[in-house]
Amino acid sequence: MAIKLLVSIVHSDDADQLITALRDGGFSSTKISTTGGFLREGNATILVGTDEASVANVLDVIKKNCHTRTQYVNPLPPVMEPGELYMPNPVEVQVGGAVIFVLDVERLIKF
Ligand code: 2BA
Repeated sequence: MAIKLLVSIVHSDDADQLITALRDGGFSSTKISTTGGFLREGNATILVGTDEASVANVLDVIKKNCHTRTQYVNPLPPVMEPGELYMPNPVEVQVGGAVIFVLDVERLIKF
């Protein structure tokens, strides 16, 4: 049976609930504290290794436990001339619920 690795980037506030739901569903997981390159805010990356047949179940658990959020980010101010006034205009971005990469695993080894 082929093994897959799901690399899921989720909001930090959803991570613990997601890990608990995965465990209740019989799935092992690893949480890594990460930072998004755009917002430069903490998020969480959850690794789940599982057989191919269970990928849909894992995706379902992730979908049920991760929520989309609206956040606002201030663009970097432009280069200003002396006396010019910069009025920040926050930009709205939709974050998550989850960004998921599904990878093929060559081997899973446990010692
Ligand atoms: P961040 O990089 O902090 O991005 C947060 C949200 O900002 C993104 O949400 C997206 O809505 C927006 N965003 C990102 N880059 C943008 C850009 N160049 N211009 C305008 N808006 C932009 P999501 O797409 O849901 O991504 C959530 C987090 O998932 C990201 O946090 C990042 O940590 C990760 N991620 C998303 N796509 C990725 C990818 N292709 N490779 C690696 N990590 C990714």
